[in-house]
Amino acid sequence: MKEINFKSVLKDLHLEEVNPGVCTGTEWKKTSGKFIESYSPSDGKLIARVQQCGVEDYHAVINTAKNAFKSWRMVPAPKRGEIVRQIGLELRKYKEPLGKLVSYEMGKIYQESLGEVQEMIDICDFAVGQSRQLYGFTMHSERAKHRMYDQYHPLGIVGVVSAFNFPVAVWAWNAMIALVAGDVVVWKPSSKVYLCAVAVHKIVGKVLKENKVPEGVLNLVAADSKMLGDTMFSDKNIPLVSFTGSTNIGKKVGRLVGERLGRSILELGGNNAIIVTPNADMEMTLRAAVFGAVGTCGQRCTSTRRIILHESVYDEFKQKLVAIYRKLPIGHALDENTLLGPLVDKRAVQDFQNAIERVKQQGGKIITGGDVLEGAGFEAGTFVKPCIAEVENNYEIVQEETFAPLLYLIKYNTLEEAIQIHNDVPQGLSSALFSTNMLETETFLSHEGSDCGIANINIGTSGAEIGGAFGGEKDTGGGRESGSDAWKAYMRRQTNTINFSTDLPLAQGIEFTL
Ligand code: UN1
Repeated sequence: MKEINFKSVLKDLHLEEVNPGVCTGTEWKKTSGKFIESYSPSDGKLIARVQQCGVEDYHAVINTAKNAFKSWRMVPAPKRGEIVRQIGLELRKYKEPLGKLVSYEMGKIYQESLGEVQEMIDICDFAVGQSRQLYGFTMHSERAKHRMYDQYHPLGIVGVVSAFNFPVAVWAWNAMIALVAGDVVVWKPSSKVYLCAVAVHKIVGKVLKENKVPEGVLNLVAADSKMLGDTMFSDKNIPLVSFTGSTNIGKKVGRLVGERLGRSILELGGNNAIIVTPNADMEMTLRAAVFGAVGTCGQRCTSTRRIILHESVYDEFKQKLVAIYRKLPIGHALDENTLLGPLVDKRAVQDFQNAIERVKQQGGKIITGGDVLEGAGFEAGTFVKPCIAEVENNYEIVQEETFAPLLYLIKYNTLEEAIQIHNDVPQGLSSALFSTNMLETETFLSHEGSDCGIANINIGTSGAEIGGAFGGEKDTGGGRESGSDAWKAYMRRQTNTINFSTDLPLAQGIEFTL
């Protein structure tokens, strides 16, 4: 790989060696928090520093955001959409440098990073259209000369807490919808990828300034959850918290937000599976399985964790899959030949190894991979050989989400059994079945089929388009964000009844004569 000059990428993104981690959209704030260094998981080099947000800084941002909401909510929605349209144009200009930063700071390969920035652009386009469609229903009243309808009003401050694995897109598909809904946003990004968040705010800040959008509409508070998490989740100033992260932390978020009767959108862990029937196209299924399992080094919440194979195709699939795994090019995320980049940090490597140990202890058989790579090109200590293991679905470790390229193979006999195995995990995010037989595919999508928020036919578990509502059931948390009518969660609904008669009839026919 030719040496990359990352200084020029930082310059293109207007990043400095030391960057403030607090922004109110149009202004960067001096902060009181600790300095955090960001290292690339690909080569272990220091990229730049960010000064974190302190608790006082946070409260100041919330005050600014509260004020901004008062005027932002009065801007007509299509005019708010116009700002989002310009943000989409600006993101198009920065797709390459921002993609490079996502890749270098987080570790996903460049192609996937470009895809992530594309998701931001796509959600901008979606939100622009949505800004003219914040519609409610009208209902017929039971009373003469009365009219009833639903309308949606802006909600207030939306707190977006995002995970390291999608350092820019998750914010975008919350923030762009929130923006057209008339809300203001306070973003707390993962402390592993602060620079991406700073870069995004530099890009959008220009648009906000040019359009004289008030200070406090899009805010950044770079602070780690230990420091700011509880304060933010318990903060009554934030009517909606959209949280992406682990089920464990998500339960705490749900509890803290719920205690104050706030709302939350929770996007938590997945344990996504592909069912491969005897009627599957083998080559297509293999490609989907590999992308699903090793894409983003197994660190998507939609990553494929389990392949449930019919016994008649099990051996052939296993052999072909292992052959592909052994040849996968592993390396620096920005090297265009790489298909498998590093894990995000050494702790993730440790978690991967611990999980493999537990697979073995619980009776599983490792059939390839699992080693940590050393030597030239792998000095950062974050590169692993992707692992495939043969297991039973009921092993404790298989029931958990391991955020790494660890793929389980499980055998089935009847479709009923496959679906039963498929659903028999605590999580319910994404799922897929590969088959050209309509009886199988429709059964999988029926009420007795997949219990996940996303169910695909002949498409892998990861890589959902932004046009659909994204999220899952059970331990995945039940939230929905991004497309379809997910925008409704970002607004408050009001039912209006208008009497245009000269009488005052009561509902339910109640007589009440004075
Ligand atoms: C996540 O991993 O948190 O469907 C989100 C996908 C992406 C989003 C993943 N569009 O894989």
